Amino acid sequence: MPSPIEEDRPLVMGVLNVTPDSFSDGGEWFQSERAIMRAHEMIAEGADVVDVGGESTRPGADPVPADEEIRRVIPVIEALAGQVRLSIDTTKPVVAEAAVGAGATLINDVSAALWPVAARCGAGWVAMHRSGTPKSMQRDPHYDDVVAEVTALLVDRAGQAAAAGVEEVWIDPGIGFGKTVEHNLALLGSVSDMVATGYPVLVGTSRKGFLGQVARSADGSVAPVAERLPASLATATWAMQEGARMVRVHDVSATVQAALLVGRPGTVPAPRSNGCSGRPEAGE
Ligand code: HH2
Repeated sequence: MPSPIEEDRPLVMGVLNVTPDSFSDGGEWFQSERAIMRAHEMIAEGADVVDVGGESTRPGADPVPADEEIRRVIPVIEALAGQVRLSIDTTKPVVAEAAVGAGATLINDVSAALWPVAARCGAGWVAMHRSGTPKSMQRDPHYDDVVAEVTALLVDRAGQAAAAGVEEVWIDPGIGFGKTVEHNLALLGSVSDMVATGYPVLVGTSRKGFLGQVARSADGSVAPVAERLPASLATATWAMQEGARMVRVHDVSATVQAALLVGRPGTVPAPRSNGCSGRPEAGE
């Protein structure tokens, strides 16, 4: 059980990429046993949610067929169910349903389109903004007003989800998804505007490319992934200070320390029973 102090802080979602090709940790946790071990480490470090993903969303990533994504994530979710709150990072309805059936209680949806699944299964839902697909999203992204456009889309989708009966709806600006460095910085600078919408806000900056471009290595070159912890922590702390209720990170222990210092009240949503009791029929 978390201590009273830990309950009184923003939440930390630990990233668990069961993939061979994720941008920062591809292949590290691809075997189920290694993924489960990593999840246990994150739980010990204080993760409130473990976000299990079987398909990389990095720019240029190849899509993964649903049956392969299910093969990657379901054994991990089944092994961890009941030990920590689990989210499924997917854009496929069939994968989301299978994951909820296996024990996930939150659907982390970078396409902001799966609210009907969340409604049907009684799961929480994260609506993340992205422009384009992983293959195309970094090809000259353009917005007239990135903050206004991202916020409007998220509020629209969140409203549709709430109207469909989803009780727990999060919004996420989708840092790095079809955005330039300037777009990402503008969105980070406007976290408090998103918080003002009334929906709980999730922010994921961890190890992302724009951090390497802004926070350079000592020799002035773009900081490689392995050198992005300070910038990841700085931006997560900023987001929490601005009112984000949850941050999505690879480095759980360091971020939990930051969250304890920020200390803004956040409630740990109780895992709920789900209405998806098993794997869906093929083709659904
Ligand atoms: N970022 C990534 C994946 N899922 N979900 C939400 N809600 N917010 C994010 O910012 C977000 C996300 C990308 O990071 P990662 O999972 O580490 O990489 P990859 O997509 O290459 O597996």
